Amino acid sequence: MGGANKESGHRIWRNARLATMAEGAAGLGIVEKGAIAVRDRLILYAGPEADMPASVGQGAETVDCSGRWITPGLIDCHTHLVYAGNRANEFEMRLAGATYEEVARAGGGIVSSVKSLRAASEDELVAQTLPRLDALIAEGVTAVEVKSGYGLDAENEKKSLRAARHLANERPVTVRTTCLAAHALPPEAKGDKDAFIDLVAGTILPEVAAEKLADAVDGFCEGIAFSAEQMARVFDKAKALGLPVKLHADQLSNLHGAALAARYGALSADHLEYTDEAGAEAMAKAGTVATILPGAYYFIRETKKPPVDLFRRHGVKMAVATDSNPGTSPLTSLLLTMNMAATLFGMTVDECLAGVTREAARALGLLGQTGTLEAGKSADLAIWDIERPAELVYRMGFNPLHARIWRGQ
Ligand code: DI6
Ligand code: FE
Repeated sequence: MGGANKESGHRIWRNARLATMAEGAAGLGIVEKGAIAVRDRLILYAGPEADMPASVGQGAETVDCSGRWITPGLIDCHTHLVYAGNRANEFEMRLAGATYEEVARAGGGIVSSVKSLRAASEDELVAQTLPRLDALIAEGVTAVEVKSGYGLDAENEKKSLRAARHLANERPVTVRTTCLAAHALPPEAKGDKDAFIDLVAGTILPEVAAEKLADAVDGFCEGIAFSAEQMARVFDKAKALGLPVKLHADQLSNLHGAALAARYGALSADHLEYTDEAGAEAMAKAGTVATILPGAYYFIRETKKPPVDLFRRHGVKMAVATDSNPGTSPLTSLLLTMNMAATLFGMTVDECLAGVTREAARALGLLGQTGTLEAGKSADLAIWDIERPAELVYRMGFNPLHARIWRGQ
């Protein structure tokens, strides 16, 4: 590798089959006999090898892909990756018959993760999170969103977000952080949801914004969490602070969270099992991405499926993500997540692959930088030992990743 006359960071991956996922291309944007040229961390060219201008290849190091497939690096656009301990005990309670809501009302659930997180230092959080991040990376993930939401006070929300930012210093991966302070009511709030929302909007969000710890603001709009009206107060503050919003919406019931998210021009509304047609329409109009989270649906044995057909009919873009969290989706495989989205919800192979690349990038506001194989984007690639893209969705518990490239390296 890298002869003396080769410019560093200037490479061509040739003899490859590409799924460019480019917007507007048919299906996966497939290019047989494709090549990708990269310089200075950016894609210079992605397309048919025969059409590559000679100028982009001059002096580049060449890698022969032997006909392997290249997709954009995968993007997990919804995770709660930073947490301490786990909730295997609650899993056992649920196996014995308790529901997620019953476990939550009995003082378990999110609040038990809050106790564990508050007791952990930032370094301990990073150390406990890295194995989960490594599992994602091992399957070709090049960008991941990480939410707070187990701190639930200014100090611990900021600690979580710092730990999340810190992950990017430890591993070659893009990290986007989201402040999910409006996730649950902490014990010290003594049941006063409105007062806690005042704390989120009046103190936590301004402090998080002042330290630039979050790229977006999220909330949990649900009977066991916060009402649409309470979430609106959080979103008003987020807007005032210049932060984009997203929402855990309509997961366990229809509080019209999807419509609320759309009203605030949210990047995404996530879960959406109980979303109705008006919600889907509003999302389509606002360009709000529907983030489909089959891991949580599977793990809590939900029976109401997200209305994928409605989203298709109204042209709502769909992302697919792990929702990796200790309570409802202890899942750290985007490949398995795609299989679940296809098997449980009837999403097509093309929809699943777009969901973990282009649409996931859109859900993070990163589509200008990554998520497709196109000139000018970050050289974030996954190279696979497969014969056809459907294998990435079809297999369960098998990882055909050959190589992962993040920003050209
Ligand atoms: N919905 C979920 O599925 C997770 N958070 C949320 O708002 C659950 C998080 C947890 O139980 O720890
Ligand atoms: Fe979530």
